[in-house]
Amino acid sequence: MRIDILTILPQLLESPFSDSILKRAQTKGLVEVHLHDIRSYSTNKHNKVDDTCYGGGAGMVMTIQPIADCIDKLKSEREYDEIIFMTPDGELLDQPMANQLSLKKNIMMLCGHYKGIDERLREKYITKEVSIGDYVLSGGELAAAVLSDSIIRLVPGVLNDETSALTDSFQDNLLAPPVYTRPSNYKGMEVPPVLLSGNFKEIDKWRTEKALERTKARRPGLINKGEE
Ligand code: 6GU
Repeated sequence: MRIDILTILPQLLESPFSDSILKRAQTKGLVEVHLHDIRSYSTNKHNKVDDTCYGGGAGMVMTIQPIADCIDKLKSEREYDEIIFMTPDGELLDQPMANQLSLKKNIMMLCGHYKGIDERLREKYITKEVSIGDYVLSGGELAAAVLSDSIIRLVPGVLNDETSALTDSFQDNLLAPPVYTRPSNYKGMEVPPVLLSGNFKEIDKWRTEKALERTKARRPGLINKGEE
């Protein structure tokens, strides 16, 4: 899989991709992440990437030229399965969306800033718009990092057995059950005995019960989601 991220703040995205699982995915050759500085595509003598809004109003709008030139160049090099615009008015990211995107080969993500991008960019290039939640971030960069992480960890070979995605919260529309590790008694706080029993049938049953209990208490809307 290859992910190309278009941003005016490439430095902001460097560290999330330089550590842990996202780094390992790249060193293993399973995923390539390329950051593109939109500003470097500007033909304006001051490398401007934004301008005032037609019709008036506060806030700047990202101009067509640098973004269009960057996208055109990338599209001339390979076919993209999705060109995603990161925006708070996009479709809400959830696990099924991450699952679907993890099957793609080439994904482009465009990070918005200011009041947004010229609408004609959306019409001409964007195939999908994604939001990571109902709150406003200063730019799409952190959202692109979140979306990338959710996708990359699902690419076969990225996770080992210990971190397997199959037992994640949400993969079965349930939150994860509580987990414990040594010591079995911490200042009088005991680990549930069933987990120490060695009876894996009972342990599985306990985990399912706890997962259901927790989901009902915290996220009742998740239960039966997808069957609606
Ligand atoms: Cl994708 N971008 C911005 N700027 N804010 C957001 C978001 C995206 N998702 C939630 N809030």
